Order: sequence, then C-alpha cells, then structure tokens
Amino acid sequence: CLGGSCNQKNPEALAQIDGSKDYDNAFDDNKIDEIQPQRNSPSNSHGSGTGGISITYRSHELKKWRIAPVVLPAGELPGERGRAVNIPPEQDELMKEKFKLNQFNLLASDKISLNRSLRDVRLDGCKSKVYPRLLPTTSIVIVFHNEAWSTLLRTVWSVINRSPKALLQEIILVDDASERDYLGKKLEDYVKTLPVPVYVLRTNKRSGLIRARLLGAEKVTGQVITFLDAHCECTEGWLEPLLARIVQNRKTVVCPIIDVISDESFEYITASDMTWGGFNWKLNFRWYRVSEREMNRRKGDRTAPLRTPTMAGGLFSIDKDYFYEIGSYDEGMDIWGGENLEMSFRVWQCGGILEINACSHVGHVFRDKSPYTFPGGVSKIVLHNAARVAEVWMDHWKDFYYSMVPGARNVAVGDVSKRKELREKLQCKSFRWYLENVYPESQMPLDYYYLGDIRNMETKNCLDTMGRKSSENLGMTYCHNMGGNQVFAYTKRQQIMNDDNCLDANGKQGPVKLVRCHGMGGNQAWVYDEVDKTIKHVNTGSCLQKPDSKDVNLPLLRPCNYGEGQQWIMESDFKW
Ligand code: LR7
Ligand code: MN
Repeated sequence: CLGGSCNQKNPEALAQIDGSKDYDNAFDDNKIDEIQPQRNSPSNSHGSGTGGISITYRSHELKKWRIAPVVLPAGELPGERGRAVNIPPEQDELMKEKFKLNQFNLLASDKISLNRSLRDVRLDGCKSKVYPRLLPTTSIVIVFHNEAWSTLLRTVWSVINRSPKALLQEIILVDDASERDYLGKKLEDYVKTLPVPVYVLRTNKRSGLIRARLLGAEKVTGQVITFLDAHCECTEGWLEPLLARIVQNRKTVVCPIIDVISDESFEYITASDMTWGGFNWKLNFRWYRVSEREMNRRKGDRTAPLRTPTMAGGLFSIDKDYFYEIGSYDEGMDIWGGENLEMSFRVWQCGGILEINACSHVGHVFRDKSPYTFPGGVSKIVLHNAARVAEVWMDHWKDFYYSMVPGARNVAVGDVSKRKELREKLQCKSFRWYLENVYPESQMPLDYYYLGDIRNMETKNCLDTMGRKSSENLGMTYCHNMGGNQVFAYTKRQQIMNDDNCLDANGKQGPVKLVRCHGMGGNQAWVYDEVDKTIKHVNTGSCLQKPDSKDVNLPLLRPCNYGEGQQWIMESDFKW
C-alpha cells in the first residue's frame, strides 16, 4: 500500500491449508514474505468436505491469481461457508471498475450475503475449551472511511451472529468523514433495525483511524473494548477466548488470529497459528514464524495463548480502564500507521502482555493498496507516525529507523513530550529490556559498533543489498546516502547486517551472500580492523574486496593484500 509499508497478508499460514509440498520454499527462514499460495486441491484442512471448489492460485505472479470457476453445491448462495465468489467473464469490466472503489473486489463482496456462513476454523482443542461462565461485556468499535456497504455490514452481522448476546454490549461505528451517501442517513436507519444496539458516530472532519478510535472508545459502556477494521468477519467462538484472557489478567491485550479474506474472491482462508508479529528496521509491522522459545514456553500446545512481540493493530480486545491507564493512543498520529507498533511497545514496556489467542479467528480483507487519500501525503504521514514511535519508545534504537529511512529526519515529529511523560509516569522499561526479554529474535542487534554505509576506499562505492532476498549475492554500487539497502550494522556478535540479513560466505573465495542472520558466528562472523580498514571473514581469513571491473556490482572475498581495494570506511560514530 504505502510505499512498501503495506501490511502483508498472513500467508505463511496459507501453507497449511492443504499441507501441500509447494510451500516448502515458502519461508525465507523465519521471514514470511509476500508468498502466494499455490493450491489446486478442492478441499482444505478444515474439511469443508462438500467439494466442488476448484481454485488455482499461481505463485510469482503477484495479484494475478487465476481463479477457476467455483462450482457451488446446488442451491448454495455465493460465498457461503467462506467460499470464493465467481465473477462471470461478461462482468469482468464491471468488476475492474468496482475494484478501484475500495481496492478489493467489491462486485464479489456485493454478491455475498451480509449474513454469510463461515466454516468453524478452530482447532479441535479449541472447540472443547471451557471458558469462565462470567465474562466481561464488550463494546465493538469499528472505524471507517469510505468503507463499502457490504463489507462494513458483513462485519457488523458477523459480530452479531457469532457473539454470545450477553457479552455484546453494543457496536460503535465511527465514520471518519466518509464521502459516500449510503454511509449517511441510510446507514443510521439501517442500524436501527439491527437486533443489538449499534451507534454511528461521526468525526465530521477527517481525523485518521487513531483519533477516530479514540472518539469511539470514549462512548464505550462495556467493560472491554474490542476494535475491528471495517472489513472483517468473525468466526464461530471468536469472542470468548479474547475476553477470557482479560479476565485472567486485565493487563492482557488480546488479538485473534487474523485470517485472510481474499481481496479478489472473498474466499475465507485460514492463517497460520505459527505466526506472530514483528517489525523491521523501517518500522513496518511484519509477520514472522513464532520462535522456538515461545513454542517451548507454550509446551508445544498450539491452542495456548501466544505471546507476540507486536500486533497488526486492527483487531484486539483490551480492558476499557486499562486502555486509558496505559495511555490509549498517541493523538499526535494521523490517518494510518504506527499506532500498532506504538501500542505493542507500550504494552510490553509498561507492564502489560500482548497475546494472540489462537482459538479466536477473525478474517480481514487484506489489500495491496490503500483506497483512500492521505491528506498531506502518504509518506509524510507514515514517516511522521513512525518517527513518533521511534522517538518515544525505542531509545537509541531509533537510529535504525532514521538510518534506514533518512527522509524521516526531515519530517516534523511534532510534540512528543506528553508521550514521554507518560512513559516516565508509568515507569516503563527500556527498549533494551523489550529486546532482551520480549523479542530476542528481532533483527535489532542489542549491541553494535557501527550503523551506516560501508564505503570502499578505492572505488568510493558502497555495499548494497540491492533489495535482494536471503541467500542472494551482496551487491555494490555508488553511495546514495539514502539509507535503505546501503545501511549496515556491525554488531558485537561480529555480524554485518542489513535488517534481517547478514553478510555470509562459506569458502575462501566467497561469494559473499546475504543470508538471514543466525547469530551463531560461523560463516557470518567478520572483523573490521579500524587501523588497516580491512573487513576480514573470520572463518576463512579472507578479506572483503571491491568488485572486479568485469563484474562491477559483485564484491569479492580474496586473500588479504591490504590494498585500497580491500579497505573500507565505516568510521563515523564508531562505538568501540
Ligand atoms: O483515515 C482513515 N480513517 C479510518 O477510519 C484511514 C483508515 N480508517 C479506517 C479504515 O476504514 C479501516 O477500517 O481504519 C481501518 C484500517 O485501515 P485499513 O483497513 O485501510 O488499513 P490496514 O488493514 O492496512 O490497517 C492495518 O494497519 C493500520 C495501521 O495504522 C491499523 O492498525 C489497522 O487497524 C490495521 N489492520 C489490521 O490490523 C488488520 C490486519 C492487517 C494486517 C497485518
Ligand atoms: Mn484493514
């Protein structure tokens, strides 16, 4: 969506749908990239059983999945049981037109009942769990800007249909200055006909999702606030597991597993229960595979609550009083972005717990692009919000963000003094504590000597990842001073890393590759000599050398000769 900061689907998971071998390469180590599912089989692991679906997703062709016609069992309406919707070829044009309105297949969504049925996607171990008889009530807060009618109301109906009535206090819809007629009086009239109290609040002036949520939260009369995006579908038994965790410890902030509602076909696709939230140096939220450490803490029980370093941001339950105690949201954040990491860091650093309850599943329509405007400019807003997170919560690790995204230094962060006071008042722990205790698997090194570009003395060019993925060759090009692919940290563990990849070589002559950091030295250990300026590969004793003239972009590993071609500059703010 937003200059590469778009939220990923949680697709690791898609892998487990049919356990197909096609997914063996779906992981780039722990990192879950934009993997496209490949699936040819009619059924899925949750046993819809009735068959009749035939869907082929093709990988490597982003967003060009070929969707074969869906054959519905006789009498079944489109999309029921979470099935994909089939658009006949003659409606192709119309479909494309409508897609632009919300950046998802609106025509498909409009063909599906607002009450559509979904499979019960829970693990068996979840279905048999018994929850406390007395659970708190919750108010559902849904903010939206120009949301489509069918997705918004399907969200509302899925809450109504699949939440125990006694637990559902009310649904609060917050319209963030939408410009579509049907979201006016028509919506107000419609919600009056619903069997539970549903209120429509209006921000009147475009406020962004953070301030819109704050407006909604103020009106909450339930004991727990549950936030949802405006294009979600709750499945059977989604609510109790969230509320039950809060009963056990009111400082727990609980997310469901966020399943994927296809933006192309509106198929409901189960996400993995082996995925948690992390973040990269650009401060984008990212899904990663759950660490061994956390799996062990849960004693391998896939139905046990999962402690997650960060949350996606849109779907979670929180005790209402606790929401305010820990500082609700940062009102200085605009439109979209940043608040998810902000709340994640804040909850952990200030004594709370952030969890994914694997027994709760809610679907969300993930899309590739944002459909709405960002008044003032996308990057300005997103950088502003992220910089506020970095400034308030990340201590000196904010340098990773600013080195990676130097443009953020030129964006005004605004006044963060109130948020810093909050951090003081709540006596929140340091970011080091967070990295050591909550997220030791993160790609933020705990201790490092240097952060910046690495320049060759002879050619004056810089090492560059060229945006390549794990296990591809390291590159080199002219120094651009724009951070990103040319930012490296030289760490106390002797790694030279960019985000989650480390320089790695496994022979005297290289090649030097980028490989997901494993933190165990070996092929990833390098020593920079401040005096002779060499970068020596510990295992082989060879030196990093500028590329040959015939292969200008490929740095080499060669016997050390201490010439300029093997000398590297990384000395500004070097911290020994
Ligand atoms: O100006 C705005 N006003 C709004 O009311 C902009 C947005 N919104 C509403 C919008 O209509 C939607 O209901 O805010 C909600 C979120 O916006 P989306 O759906 O366009 O964005 P998203 O799904 O990429 O949002 C994810 O990241 C956001 C960062 O600010 C929020 O945290 C969203 O809640 C979050 N969504 C999820 O966590 C669902 C799973 C996505 C992932 C990963
Ligand atoms: Mn969303």
